[in-house]
Order: sequence, then structure tokens, then C-alpha cells
Amino acid sequence: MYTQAMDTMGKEAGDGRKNVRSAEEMQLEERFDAQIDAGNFIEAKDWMPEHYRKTLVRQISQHAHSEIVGMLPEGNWISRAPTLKRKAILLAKVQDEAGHGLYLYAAGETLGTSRDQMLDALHSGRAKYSSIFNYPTLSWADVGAIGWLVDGAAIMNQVPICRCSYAPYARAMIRICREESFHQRQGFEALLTMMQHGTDAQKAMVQDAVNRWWWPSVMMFGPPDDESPNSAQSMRWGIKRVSNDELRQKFIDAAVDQAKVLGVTLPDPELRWNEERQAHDHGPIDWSEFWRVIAGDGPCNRERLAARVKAWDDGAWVREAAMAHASKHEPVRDAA
Ligand code: FAQ
Repeated sequence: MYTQAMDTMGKEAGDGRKNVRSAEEMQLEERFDAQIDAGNFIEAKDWMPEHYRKTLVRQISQHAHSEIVGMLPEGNWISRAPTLKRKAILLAKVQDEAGHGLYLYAAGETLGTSRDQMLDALHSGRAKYSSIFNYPTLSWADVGAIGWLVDGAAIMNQVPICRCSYAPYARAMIRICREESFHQRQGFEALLTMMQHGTDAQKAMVQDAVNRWWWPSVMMFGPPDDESPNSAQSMRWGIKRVSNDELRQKFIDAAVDQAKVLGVTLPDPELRWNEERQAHDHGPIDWSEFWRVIAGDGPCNRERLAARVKAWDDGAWVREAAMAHASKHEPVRDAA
């Protein structure tokens, strides 16, 4: 049964009884569950349980916010990129993230929420965005580390969302994943160049960046499965296809081999191959840091939110001008 959470949200019947659903509603839910069971996609026009819709609005809007807040740490380095080539690549990447945000806001809008509502939730601090973007970019190597580790983690999480049961989200993710894979490779290549051709100081800068981005990247996948309140329902509904811990493990396994190619050390002395599990064991993750960061107390939370609110306020005149322009081009309606 996919709709237990809906049941608990319950409606009230005329005589005060909770959890009363009409026969028609129950039939619709059964049909919806059957669609999910059959692995079919749900389209915007299809009937869906209210809790399914809300879960998608929550996840898709958080995802969209992550893309546009995620422009800030990297945007910080556009004017200081070491060569014209690196500057052009970084500009294109940051612009891609804006595009991803727009695809995702558009997917969110198909669920009956407006972009203004989603952005208001971000600006007022009610909506979350990825914990990772609350960490600072202190050196040029951080830009490479974001590409390698953060985009690497993002792809690992996002490829299964291309098969998400909600079709508009799945379609948006297909385009996003294609671009993200370039992002990951450009980050890896930037780090490899520094490790193979750089000075000792540049190599040390790469290692320092990896030391600082490793654990926050491992945390990006969300809390452990047994402490993830949304996972069970989202997995049953096919919104999530692979669990937080499974994705984290796949990311760690892939990163270990890539770190060897780069010639960097991952900052986890307990990281070692476990023959029995055919996976790497790793040291304990500091979940208190994760919960602190998502509660608003990371190194850059205030700065990131303030930057987004300022961009929104500064852009007011552009939105007003666009609306004024659009109203001039509205078709004249016949009053009769
Ligand atoms: N940060 O029950 P769960 C990118 C929250 S895009 C902040 O496991 P769920 C591209 C979670 O919302 C990166 N909060 O939740 C890029 C929930 O709180 P709520 C973003 C987190 O939804 C690269 C609570 O903890 N990607 O990087 C985080 O089932 C480079 C309990 O957690 C997506 O958003 C976190 N890391 O699973 C851009 C992918 N983890 O809402 C620029 C889509 C968990 O109940 C540069 N989202 N929380 O108040 C997902 O796959 C899922 O939403 C998870 C969380 C896996 C993130």
C-alpha cells in the first residue's frame, strides 16, 4: 500500500470521523498504486495522492534551489580563474547550473505550485537546499574538487532520478545528467592537470581542497537509511530508486579509484576494501555536522541565503519590466 501517509493526513467527515475517503478517491488511489507497481510514469495531468504531490514539490524545489545556490561557491572564482580556457569552462558550467534550476522549477510548476511560491520558501528559510553549498571555496583547487566530488556525488544521486515515477521530473533529469557528467570530468581534469604538471604548492592546494570537500560530499546523499524519514515512502512511490546509503557506497567506491589516478589521499584512514562486501569500508561520518549545516549553522549558510535574497531584490526591476513588456503584447480581447 503506497498511501498510508495519505491516510494519516485524513479528512474529516461530517460526523467528525477522520480518514474518510470517498469510494471514488479509493478507486483513484488503487489505480495510481497499480500504475506505480507496473513501473509506469505519472504525468502532470494524472490523478495523484496529495502526499505524493507534496513530496515531489519538496524534493524538486529543494533540488532546484540547490542548483541555483550551487552557482555561488563556483561563481566566486569566475573572475580569478587562472586561464581564459578555465574561465570559459567555469562560466559555461555556472550557466548550466542556472539552466538546471530553471528546468527543475518548471517541473515543480507542473505540480500546481508557482515559481514565486518556491522561491519565497527558499528566501524565507523554509525550504532546504543541498548542505554542500554551505562550504566555502578557498582556493582555485576547490573549483576542481567541486567538479570531481560534488558533481560526481550529484550524478550518482541523479542518474536513478531519470527513472523517477513522475515523468516531468524524470525528463528534466535526463538533460541535467548529460551536462553534469561534463561537469564532473572538467573538475577531474583540472585537478589532474595540477597534480601532473603543477608545482608542489599547487599539488598541496589540491590535497587541501580534497581534504575539505571529501566528508561534506559523502554527506550529500542524506542521512543513513535508518534515519531517513522520507526514504521508505519515496522508494515505494518510485520517486527514489536507490537508497541514500547505497548511493553513498557507490560514490565512495568510484572515488577511491579516481583518487589513485589523481595521486591524492582521501582523508579517511579507515577507508579500505572489504573483500566480503565487495565494497569499501569507511570511517564514521560526523552526522552532527550534517544536521547542524542543514539547520542553518554551516560555515556559509547566512552568506548564501543573503546572496540569493539580494539577487532576487536587485532583479525586481527586470521582472517588472518583463511583465510590462508582456502586457503590451497581450492579444486584445474582444469585450463582446
Ligand atoms: N542537504 O529523509 P531524507 C547539485 C534533508 S544538486 C540538505 O533522506 P529525502 C548540482 C531532506 O531534505 C544537489 N538537506 O530526505 C550541482 C529531509 O528534510 P525535509 C542536490 C538534506 O528527500 C553540483 C531530511 O534531510 N540534489 O549538487 C540533504 O528522501 C555542483 C531527511 O532526509 C538533489 O536535491 C542534503 N544533502 O532524500 C550544482 C537531488 N540530505 O525535506 C552546482 C534530489 C537530506 O524532510 C555545483 N534529491 N536532506 O525537511 C534527493 O535525491 C533527495 O531529496 C535527497 C534526500 C537524497 C537529497
